[in-house]
Amino acid sequence: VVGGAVASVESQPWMAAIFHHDHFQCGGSLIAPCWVLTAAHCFPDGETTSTRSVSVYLGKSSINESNSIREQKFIVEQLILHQDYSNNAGNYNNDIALLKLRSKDGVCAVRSKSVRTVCLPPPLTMLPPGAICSIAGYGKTREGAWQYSQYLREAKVALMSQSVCKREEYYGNLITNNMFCAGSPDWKTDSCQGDSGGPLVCEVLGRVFVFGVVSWGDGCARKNKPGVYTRITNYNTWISQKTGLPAYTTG
Ligand code: 4AZ
Repeated sequence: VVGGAVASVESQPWMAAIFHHDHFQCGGSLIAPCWVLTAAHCFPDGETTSTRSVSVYLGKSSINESNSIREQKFIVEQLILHQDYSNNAGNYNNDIALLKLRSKDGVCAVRSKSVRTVCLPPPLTMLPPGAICSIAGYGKTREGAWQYSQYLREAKVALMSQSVCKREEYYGNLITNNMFCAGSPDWKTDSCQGDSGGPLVCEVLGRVFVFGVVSWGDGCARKNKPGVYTRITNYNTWISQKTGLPAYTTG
């Protein structure tokens, strides 16, 4: 995350850290005790990715240090990538995936101050352009950084209209209806490499909903190049078909 500030995981308790072969790979969001929502492009080997090579941590404030009191670590039982995910046009269309966590004695994530689920917003809903939402992740804090952030960071971004983001000087026709853009008016705040798969959340009537998954962008915090997010409210049916969860959840 470029801009924003270090955040304790207690302020983003649905935040998941996804590791592949013990290397940090992507962020994710806990949407039910056994289900993490993330981006399909986090798994470049697609469905052939061995679930044994993937681990998921919840309650993690730092990717390099562990706090065994707060953290919960899981093996992945199932990796589900969207069947229509494609990067053929270079725009990560349908960039959404689900990880099913392996339960122990029927229990996956246990709710605590540092671990809790985030709500799924109702189908096809969206807040208006200009609404302020939050992004969170362990990704780079500037575009040219050599390393990811040591600590979880969060920042506020404003939702952007589809018509603005489809302008030629923005992303033109790379933006599909399965995506939306968000950024800051001064172009100083953005998601960045390593934040992929993580949440864009908006608070409505005191509840926090995951409206977006960090997907792509041209660099980080560049003028007229906002972050692009998977539009989760286009996928309620897909999520409930794959997980058995209700189409939307209110925590
Ligand atoms: C990336 O490489 C990436 N500024 C993620 C988000 C953005 C750009 C790149 C958005 O994972």
